[in-house]
Amino acid sequence: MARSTDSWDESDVRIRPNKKGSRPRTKDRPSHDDAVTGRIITVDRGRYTAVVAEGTDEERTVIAARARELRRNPVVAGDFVSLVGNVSGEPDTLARLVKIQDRRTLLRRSADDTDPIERAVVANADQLVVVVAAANPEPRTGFIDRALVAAYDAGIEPLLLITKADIKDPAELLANYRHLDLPVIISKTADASASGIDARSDDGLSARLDGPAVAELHGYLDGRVTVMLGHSGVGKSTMVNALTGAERATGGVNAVTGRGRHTSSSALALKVTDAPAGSWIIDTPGIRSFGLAHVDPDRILRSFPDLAPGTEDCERGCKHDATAVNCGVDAWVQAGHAGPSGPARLASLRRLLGTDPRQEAQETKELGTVS
Ligand SMILES: Nc1nc2c(ncn2[C@@H]2O[C@H](COP(=O)(O)OP(=O)(O)O)[C@@H](O)[C@H]2O)c(=O)[nH]1
Ligand SMILES: [Mg+2]
Ligand SMILES: [Zn+2]
Repeated sequence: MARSTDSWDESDVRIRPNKKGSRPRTKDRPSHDDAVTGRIITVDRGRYTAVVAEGTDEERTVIAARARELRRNPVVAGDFVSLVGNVSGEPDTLARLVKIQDRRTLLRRSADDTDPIERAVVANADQLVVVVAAANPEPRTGFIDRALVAAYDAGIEPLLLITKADIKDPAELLANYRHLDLPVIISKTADASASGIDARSDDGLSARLDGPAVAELHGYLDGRVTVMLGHSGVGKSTMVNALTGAERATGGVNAVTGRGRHTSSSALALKVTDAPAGSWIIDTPGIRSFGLAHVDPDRILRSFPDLAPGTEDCERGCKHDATAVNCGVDAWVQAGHAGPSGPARLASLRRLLGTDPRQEAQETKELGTVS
């Protein structure tokens, strides 16, 4: 490595205005007209890795720094950007990222429900795979519900992936989602005897996943950009490795805290193996919380299609929250229209509509306390 990344600073990437008519000939005078498009696959400490000329003989990986003008604009995995300067992708070269192209979708979150600052998670995803483990770490319906709201809000199709079914039967968890039009894939290790049936001892195990589940998920990925989202330790990277042939670090769950170690620190987009061009999967680091401060209550309600029809009988101005009187959704659920999981779903909706930040902790109460 000729130059440490720290030796670059923002002033290195300032864009000089292009004098009209004088096409820049040297690398010192880049012009936006010369820009090439790249797909951001990862972001690490101010360095943006982009794939340029995807699918052609010239396909290459280019490292770029963000132009000063963009320093307040987050660039995330999945973004399409315009690059100028040295876009050769040769070792030790650095291009300039001068534009974030229009986003088809943007998955966002806030740190918690009171934090007004939106954080971009990934751009241009078509699908969101919400990943939870049947156990170790314990699944949390609050997390699933939040991720579903964020997906619906962003216009991204959700899918539920339940891992570690070799450790625990996920039937109880699944009962909550049976009334949704939500594809569910259940995954486990190929060899139960090697999977750490002792749910506390899979630390360090590199799970070999069951073929049919991997194939089933693979079937959803053709030509699309899919993002994997879930707490640390649920098996995201293990699945991504199985789908891409990559060797993303995977890690165990701490037997004492039940939490995963943060084994992957930034989002990374990878090409899906044996899939048409444009099939990408984005592995993300485990996230602890998924605030929805940026989603308005109406949209939260629409993210519960099993409950939303109940609002037709509400009085005008009904907020459908825990303080609402004669809310039609109560009657809808009592009449059984939302199935046996209706009451639990309504409770989940009301927690999301509430604004008490303490509720997030409460709603992540572990499932399975009855078993
Ligand atoms: N028993 C079992 N362990 C799994 C399964 N999938 C992943 N693991 C293990 O769970 C741990 C965490 O996996 P990892 O992919 O790093 O999770 P991530 O943090 O979500 O990326 C690793 O030790 C994996 O080998 C599974 O289906 N069953
Ligand atoms: Mg990981
Ligand atoms: Zn109502």
